[in-house]
Amino acid sequence: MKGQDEALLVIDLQNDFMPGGALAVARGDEVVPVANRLARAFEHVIVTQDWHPRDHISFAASHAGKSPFERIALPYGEQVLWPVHCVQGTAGAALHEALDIPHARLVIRKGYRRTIDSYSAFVEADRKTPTGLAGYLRESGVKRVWCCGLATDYCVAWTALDARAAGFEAVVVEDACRAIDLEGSLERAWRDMDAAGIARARAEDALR
Ligand code: VGL
Ligand code: ZN
Repeated sequence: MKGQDEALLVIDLQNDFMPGGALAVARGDEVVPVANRLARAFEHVIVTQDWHPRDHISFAASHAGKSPFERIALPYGEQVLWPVHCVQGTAGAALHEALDIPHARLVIRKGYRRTIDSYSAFVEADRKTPTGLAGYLRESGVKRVWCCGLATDYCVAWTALDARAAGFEAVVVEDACRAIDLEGSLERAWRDMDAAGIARARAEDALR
């Protein structure tokens, strides 16, 4: 069992990221049982949900003439445009029904401001608006965060990178993640995570 100074972040295991969902991640559903197993080894588990208003700026549908997976320039930088996904309160935004982590302490929602996306569970896409997670973890005495979920190259990577930037040790549980992999994004994400000193583990490493 992991102690008080370790927390598991279970990232965006929501219906819209599952096969058949609005922004499906290939084999994303395979992560759910692994996350359930991992979570049993942690006293401290935090779950995240991507949680957008219906007219969110990251949706292609919010920009006339734009299609999903195009990129646009926003005041805070480049934004990939996504299909409408994880709209607040919808079935697509709900956690996968097989996710079984009754002892999760905190559910942190992100991307709820219309004009700012947030892949990271720590800092929004403007790179300055904090979600409050770093303060929560610090006050809880957490030193190391283990990350799993969807998608490796977006929300998992940005969360792990921001965890490091906030001074936490970070580990990504590779076999408890799946990627979107848009135009080399997965390779880039691993390169950035390696450079930032983020460790990679397998679920079995966390469980022993
Ligand atoms: C995500 C794209 C858009 C993710 C969320 O959870 O990785 N990706 N919104
Ligand atoms: Zn999103």
